Amino acid sequence: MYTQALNVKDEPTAAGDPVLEARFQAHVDAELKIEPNDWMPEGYRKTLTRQISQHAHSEIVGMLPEGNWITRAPTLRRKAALLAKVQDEGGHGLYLYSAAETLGTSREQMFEQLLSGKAKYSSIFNYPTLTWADIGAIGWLVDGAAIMNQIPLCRCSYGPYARAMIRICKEESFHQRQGYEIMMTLARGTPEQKAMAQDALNRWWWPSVMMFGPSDTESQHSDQTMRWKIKRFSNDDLRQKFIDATVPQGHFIGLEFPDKDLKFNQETQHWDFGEIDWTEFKRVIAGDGPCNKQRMKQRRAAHDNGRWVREAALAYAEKRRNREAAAKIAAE
Ligand code: FAQ
Repeated sequence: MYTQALNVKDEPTAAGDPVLEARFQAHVDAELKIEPNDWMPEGYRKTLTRQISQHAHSEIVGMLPEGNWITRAPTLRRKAALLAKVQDEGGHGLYLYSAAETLGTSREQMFEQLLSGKAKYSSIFNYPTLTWADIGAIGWLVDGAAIMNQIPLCRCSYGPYARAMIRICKEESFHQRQGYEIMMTLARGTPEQKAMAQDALNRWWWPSVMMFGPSDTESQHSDQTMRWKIKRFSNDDLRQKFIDATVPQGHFIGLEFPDKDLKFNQETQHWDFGEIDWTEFKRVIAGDGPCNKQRMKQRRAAHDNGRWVREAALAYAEKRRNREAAAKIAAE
């Protein structure tokens, strides 16, 4: 399906080779996919490894705030749906680590970068889930923001990432709907339930708006990643699309957004919104958000507690390999 025309593995892949770089860019401009064996500029490989691994880390750290509510979901149906959702996030992490590995960094290296605090994960997962309504707000807002950002990634120039995103986006849309349905149920419930939904929206709105990253003027990577067709839209464009899509959904269920400057602009046909607190954003990504320490502690503990499973799986694989090799020799 995708061309291997740039598969020049045996040629030197010197960084900055203008001929190879021009061929690479022409390939990208023609909307053809880049595959793992194709020549690519080192910067492209590095940027993709950074973005895909951060994305994978976000998926698995993102399991923690929701996992917090599995034992306390209000009904069996809600519990089953939440379990399935959290499991989906783990699956997304696995597809994404696999996609990143095709660029030459091992999963162990990526884990090490996460656990040592060197690699980032999405700021949003450093906020606490205080009530059941937060599970609705995460599905509606966080998955909603994730989809807005990730649908264009299905057309990313790097084949393995683009293909992984297709399945991820299908699952994320389901997550978004289950979250919105939780919010709708609460918003139409008792006054206490409606207040709980409103409180969750108040706390999750701005962090969700921040998920799209710094403003276009501050974004370090956007220009280059857009030229390489990794990103298709700027951070601010995606943020605006998210706000435009989400505000009417909130109003439909009778909730108010915690932004006094939120106003539909008849001229631009977009929702104008207030000032984003970039100081808070920077503080959270620098490690000082409400739950950064707790998330990393839980993630490290999960990694340590899972060591015996990894060791057992490796020992079993080796035993099987040896058994198969012995059977092959016996058959000869
Ligand atoms: N949090 O130059 P830019 C999900 C960093 S998955 C933390 O604009 P770029 C599913 C950025 O890395 C959510 N750091 O960067 C789910 C860079 O730092 P670096 C994750 C952030 O890469 C739902 C620096 O700031 N989604 O939610 C953030 O062009 C529910 C400069 O920024 C993805 O990862 C942030 N919010 O654009 C799971 C999607 N924003 O690396 C469980 C793929 C920026 O130089 C439950 N990623 N930074 O040290 C992307 O589209 C991009 O990487 C952006 C950032 C848009 C996140």
